[in-house]
Amino acid sequence: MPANLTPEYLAADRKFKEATTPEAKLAALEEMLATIPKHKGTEKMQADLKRRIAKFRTEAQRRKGAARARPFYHVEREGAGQIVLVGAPNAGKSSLLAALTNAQPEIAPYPFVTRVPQAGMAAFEDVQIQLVDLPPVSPESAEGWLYAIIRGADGALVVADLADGDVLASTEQVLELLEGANVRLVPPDAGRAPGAVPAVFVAAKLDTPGAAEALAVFREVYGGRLPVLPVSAEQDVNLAELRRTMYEMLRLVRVYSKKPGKKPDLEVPYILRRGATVLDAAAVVHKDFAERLRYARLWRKGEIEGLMVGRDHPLQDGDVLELHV
Ligand SMILES: Nc1nc2c(ncn2[C@@H]2O[C@H](COP(=O)(O)OP(=O)(O)O)[C@@H](O)[C@H]2O)c(=O)[nH]1
Ligand SMILES: [Mg+2]
Repeated sequence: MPANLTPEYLAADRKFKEATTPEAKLAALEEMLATIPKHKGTEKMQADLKRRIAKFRTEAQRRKGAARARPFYHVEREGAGQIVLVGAPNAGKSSLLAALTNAQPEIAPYPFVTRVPQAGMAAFEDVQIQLVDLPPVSPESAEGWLYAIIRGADGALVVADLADGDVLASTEQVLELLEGANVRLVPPDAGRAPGAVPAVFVAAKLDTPGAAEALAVFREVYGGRLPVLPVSAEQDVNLAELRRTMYEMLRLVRVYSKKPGKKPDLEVPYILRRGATVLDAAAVVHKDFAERLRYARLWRKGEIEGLMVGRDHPLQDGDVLELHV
């Protein structure tokens, strides 16, 4: 990135990354073009912005016709995986998006504030996970696209409101609506059944009076279905654990690469599915490496120091690999 980008430009760039509809992406791109410093060093960026504006204009126009008939939202995947916030109106979903990412959703003490999906990136250590805030699951929000997004996600945080005197009834209704829409929630450690969405209950607003008692009752009733993680978005309770839970839901491994004779590059991990092998890692490091790979050396903290391994060797989170082609 060339220097001298203005705060206005960077804010618009952030808006672009968080936008989930072509209309919002287009607006952000137009703002980026308006605020980018106009000099020789940014000419390529300006041209690129114009090209992308043209693309999103046609896309937005194309959707206008379709949108009148039936609104549909699709949230483009970014980062290591997509996790959705699901729950009754007012449960605290948008507050969690705001607490875990740099997105700035509207938060209010009344229901149905969130009408369209909004995404942000939540970091767990060196991994970026996309978190998507959604309109509430309720009998009033019968949009098919809402459930389509949940079914297509890599994981779901089912937010239950500990400040809601009727939290059991609200949760029951959410679960019934999800089931009716063919959303099948499974505990994250249940293995990857096709069509099932790994999920946990996030018991929100732990800081409110009576929350501890409500949590005990909630655990009693629902603890057998999915893991329950109590949090407070407002008081930052258990949010670090929630980030880790999100990462674990995705069932990934991080692998770092190392060139022979050099120190490992620990800046940016390669992200693979759990169960991936040395060969899978080679394929993501370089497209030719999978074919040309002869062997690899493996470092695993406190365990393995430069062990020579073959293509089928399974990888673990945090492994360092030196690929020999
Ligand atoms: N005390 C407390 N209030 C919260 C917390 N999280 C959300 N709220 C409040 O609950 C209301 C609904 O929150 P919001 O995030 O908009 O819920 P959503 O409708 O599920 O997106 C707002 O008044 C928030 O300020 C929390 O951790 N503690
Ligand atoms: Mg909301």
